[in-house]
Amino acid sequence: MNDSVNICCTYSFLSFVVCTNSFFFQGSLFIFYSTYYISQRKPIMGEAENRPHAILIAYPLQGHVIPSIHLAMKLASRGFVISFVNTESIHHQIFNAQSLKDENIFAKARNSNLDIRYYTVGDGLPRDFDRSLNHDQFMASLLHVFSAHVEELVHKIVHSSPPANCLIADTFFVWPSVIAKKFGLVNVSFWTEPALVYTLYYHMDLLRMNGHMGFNDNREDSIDYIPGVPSIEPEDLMSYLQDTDTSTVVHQIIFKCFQDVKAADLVLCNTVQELEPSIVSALDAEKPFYAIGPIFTPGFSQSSVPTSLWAELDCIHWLDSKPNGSVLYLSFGSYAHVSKHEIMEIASGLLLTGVNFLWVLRPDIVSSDDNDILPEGFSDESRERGMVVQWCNQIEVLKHPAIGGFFTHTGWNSILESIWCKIPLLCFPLLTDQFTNRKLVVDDWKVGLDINKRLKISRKDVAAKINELMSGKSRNELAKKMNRLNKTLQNALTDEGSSEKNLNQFIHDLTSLISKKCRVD
Ligand SMILES: *[C@@H]1O[C@H](CO)[C@@H](O)[C@H](O)[C@H]1NC(C)=O
Ligand SMILES: *[C@@H]1O[C@H](CO)[C@@H](O)[C@H](O)[C@H]1NC(C)=O
Ligand SMILES: CC(=O)N[C@H]1CO[C@H](CO)[C@@H](O)[C@@H]1O
Repeated sequence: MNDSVNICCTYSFLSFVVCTNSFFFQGSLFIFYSTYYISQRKPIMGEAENRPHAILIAYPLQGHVIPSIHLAMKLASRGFVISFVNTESIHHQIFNAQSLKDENIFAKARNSNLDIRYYTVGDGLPRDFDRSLNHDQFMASLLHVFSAHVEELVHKIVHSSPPANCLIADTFFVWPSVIAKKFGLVNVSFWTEPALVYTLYYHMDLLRMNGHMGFNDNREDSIDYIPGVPSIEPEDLMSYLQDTDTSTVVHQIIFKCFQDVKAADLVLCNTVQELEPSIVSALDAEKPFYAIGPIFTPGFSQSSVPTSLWAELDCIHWLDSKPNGSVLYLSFGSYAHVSKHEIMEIASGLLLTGVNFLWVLRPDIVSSDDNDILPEGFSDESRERGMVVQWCNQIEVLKHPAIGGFFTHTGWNSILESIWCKIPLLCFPLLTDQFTNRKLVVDDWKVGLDINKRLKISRKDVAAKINELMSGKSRNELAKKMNRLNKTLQNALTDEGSSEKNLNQFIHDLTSLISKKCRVD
């Protein structure tokens, strides 16, 4: 077996670490002390030799980086040593966006005695390559090239002190089982989306077998044979499962990574058990599946670790000038593109309403080579009541009492954050899991409305839905349901709550897998 495995039981708690990471200080030694960690809240793991040291590798997209960073903090505060890995590209985006002084984004966390070490790794493409504009090449690089870079880095980290004994990789990576096996690491998969989305991907073979996927004339009736899912319509499947051409690079990634995850030991999921009870238990029956969400900073406070890939503009002063609950917040997330026509209809719809709004429009929202997208005269006509920014701190915005609704692409992080702040949603799903998330928000939990995606988007429909969300009859009903959901999330994170218990169980199970591995080696 690999020699790195043999030392996995032989380290002491107090250790001196010398780490040569040329990304930080161009060849100079980066030296730090690994602090003896004293838990502030929870009893720490049993024997020292079972203390987990996890290599945590974030998928290089904003929506994945955020929960991965928060997961790192959560596990470190429970006594884990974490070696956190970002791609160089993500690192430089965060670094430049926030004008950081310290190359280690976890510098502040380390000051509060969390043992989080930070590494960067190449994704196979040059630093300045426009990954958003050349999405397929970016994905192809992650599919074919990235694992070689990861392997080299993991080889370095497993030999650090204490030696790494666990790999936590985003489920969308295609290589974790190979790397975990090679270095004798317990393999943990981290799923950043709802359990419903996971289980639909996980059971693609059933969808195919039943004719709901992969054909030119897919069946259009309800899908009622996925374990734990009473029923779902084909139009609520993730966009990649609805595509008739399933030969793209993203499809290859999805097919491969859901093959790979079958070899994982444990799966962590950023959902709440009470939100998706039957799905979580069906998945858990097959392989340990831990719902530990929502994975936020404690108390939903400002993160001490920078997570944003874009510079955040200050919108808070402007929000301060607006009455409580009067502002519609619009954001389409960090990843999806919107057509110019759709932007036009949304902008015109906004003008038809009298509603105050804060609109986040990324410079690359249509395409990174087309930045002039708003209709002529838009900013003049909405000067009194609207603000358009390139990016903002979404958590600060959603927490602000002036916000009364969220027009969203229906990304999972945005949904969890909005529920936490009790902001009703107007769902405008664009791709991937967002269609499936819409079903949860609108049909199952009834905490939001939607813009009908199947009909062509029209300014009239946009205006009607915005008015309904902000001041219509449904508002009370939505608020009632939102209160209940907020309680569910809240309760999950208390000491007796499901997410806290599941996290304890995960730590217990992981620790015993690690010690079993040590004994075998
Ligand atoms: C994942 O880890 C477990 C235990 O550490 C091991 O038994 C299993 O073979 C690993 N799976 C793969 C595919 O490496
Ligand atoms: C607006 O909301 C804040 C926070 O909930 C509250 O303190 C304040 O009194 C409210 N203002 C009005 C005018 O209701
Ligand atoms: C808006 C609101 O009341 N949200 C609450 C949801 O639950 C969290 C957890 O306790 C509270 O902190 C929020 O205030």
